[in-house]
Amino acid sequence: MLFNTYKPWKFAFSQETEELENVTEDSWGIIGVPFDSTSSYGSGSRFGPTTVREASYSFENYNISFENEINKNFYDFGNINVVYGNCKKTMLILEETIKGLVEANIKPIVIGGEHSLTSSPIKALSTKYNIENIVIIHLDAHMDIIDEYQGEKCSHATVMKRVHDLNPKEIIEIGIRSASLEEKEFVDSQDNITILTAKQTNENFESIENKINTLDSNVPIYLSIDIDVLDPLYAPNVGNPIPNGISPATIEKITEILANKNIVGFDLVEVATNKLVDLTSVTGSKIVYDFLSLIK
Ligand SMILES: [Mn+2]
Repeated sequence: MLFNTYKPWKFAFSQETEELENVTEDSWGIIGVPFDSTSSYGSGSRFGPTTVREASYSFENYNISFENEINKNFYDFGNINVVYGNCKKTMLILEETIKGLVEANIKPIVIGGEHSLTSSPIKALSTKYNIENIVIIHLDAHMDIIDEYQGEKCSHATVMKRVHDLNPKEIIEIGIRSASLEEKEFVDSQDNITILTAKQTNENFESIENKINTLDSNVPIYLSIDIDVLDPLYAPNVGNPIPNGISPATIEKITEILANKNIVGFDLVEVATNKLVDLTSVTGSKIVYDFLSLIK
């Protein structure tokens, strides 16, 4: 069992073990982060790990879209013990927990929770992969790359700045349709950040596909999906909904392209509902389910 976790519910189709020494090498491990203490508008993403897992039981083990069965080689290690109100402490606990996975050759799938968590799995993965080689693909309505938000460095609104501070090879943001001038100027001043807007994603998907395909197949990629990248029509219960987003079909296409790449970690964040049978959690859960159906 991993230090500092507990198990409220397991993702459907996950393997039945809690002991790290029993898991198969090169498998995937789910960790939930029920934390939403810096949310600035819609709160409730602390319930995301529970509702996303609940929704997973509505899917079947054969994925007809991709004509294959879900990859059974994954485990659900439960949620970390978060420190409510303390972003930094919570993110340190997450980083230490994921280091345990990485040492056991298990790739992390983190279910949020607010977006602040993304820098922790990337830090943990940088103990195995050189951070200067890691590419981050970030699907979001927001750039999340401001240095401080309300005077805080650890926040859902600053997470990609914290990731950029680690000096990764490249950050590719897809589906963007909201930013501050400070963020826009920062991004323009850097040569390792690419912004692909929602408009561009919807009107010229080929340019997105081409950009992803410039990445060599062995480059380690970390994928972070904020569910608010979707149009609020598909995912209404999020922390900061922004109209004119992308569709689940577009995420499906991006996941298919990425499945041929070297994904070393993945997170799905900002599902903010405490209801069962909820559209946002079903849509979020389907993204994880499709990922697990396609990934090796
Ligand atoms: Mn967002």
